[in-house]
Amino acid sequence: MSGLVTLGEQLGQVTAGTEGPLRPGAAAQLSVCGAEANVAIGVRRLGFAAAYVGRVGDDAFGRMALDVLRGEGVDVTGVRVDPAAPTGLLLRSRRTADRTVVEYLRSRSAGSRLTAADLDEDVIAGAGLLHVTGITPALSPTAAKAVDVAVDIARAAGVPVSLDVNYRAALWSPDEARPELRRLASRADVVIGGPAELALLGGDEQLEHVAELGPTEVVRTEGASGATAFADGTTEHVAAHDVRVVDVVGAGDAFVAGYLAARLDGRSVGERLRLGVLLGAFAVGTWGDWEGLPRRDELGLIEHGDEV
Ligand code: CKP
Ligand code: MG
Repeated sequence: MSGLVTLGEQLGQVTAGTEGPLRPGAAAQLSVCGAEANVAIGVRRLGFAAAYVGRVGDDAFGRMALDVLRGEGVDVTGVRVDPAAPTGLLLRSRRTADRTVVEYLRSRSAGSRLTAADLDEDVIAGAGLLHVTGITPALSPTAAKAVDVAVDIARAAGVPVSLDVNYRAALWSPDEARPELRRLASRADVVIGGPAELALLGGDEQLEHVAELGPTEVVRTEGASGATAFADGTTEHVAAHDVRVVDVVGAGDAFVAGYLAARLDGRSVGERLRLGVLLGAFAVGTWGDWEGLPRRDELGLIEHGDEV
């Protein structure tokens, strides 16, 4: 497999259909989500191979996660169904029209029981890229170890490693996260994060300071302002598309999917940034974490205003 391989946790997702708190009788939409699989789906929709490794419970959300990923053409050979723990859950409500509240029910979930023994060395060593995020090491000591071992295998095989910082305050404190994320960043080739996430690593949001840890490419996602990359001593910025924002959750993953797909394709840093912000525009303009990600033949819709 010359595409992307990633590991992490897939969660069931319950989203209240109307504004207000979650309350009895409220309409809700069911789906699945998870940063790493969101990236795998995004890359896959652009036509590249993607494999996902993780654990789900033997329950309705676990089956839904597998069905979605299979339907998207993501290789799920490395997903284990763990009969001893449930699939974790994410509850989302639009507390007010433009304020989303997210609640996790994921401690001791199947996904957090991921271990290094779940990894297939050949799949990682044969990939074009290993993608990890800062969520997985926060789940449990065994999941943190799995990320470490995956990175070791990739580095030993010369497979580039990308890290999306994805700091989650609900999972660990900045003081707990900082040393672990700095250590991961120092072993990654590409580090991507928002300004506050890069500051957690480098002391401030300067790309050069994060690059001092070791990665050759550091990318700052800047929301409505676009994204900036520092690679090979050069800084490049690309503006975001002007679109109406309906849902920002998953925008980071969409950017990462576009950026990494262009990287797998051997494109320049500027082209990686452009595909990243383009996928970010699709994500913020649609409801759901991955549902609105574009196929390759849809890219012109936002890029050039073409009708599909
Ligand atoms: O950084 P993003 O908004 O792109 O990430 C969203 C994902 O994995 C979402 O799908 C959720 O399940 C999560 O991040 C998480 O665990 O917070
Ligand atoms: Mg993110």
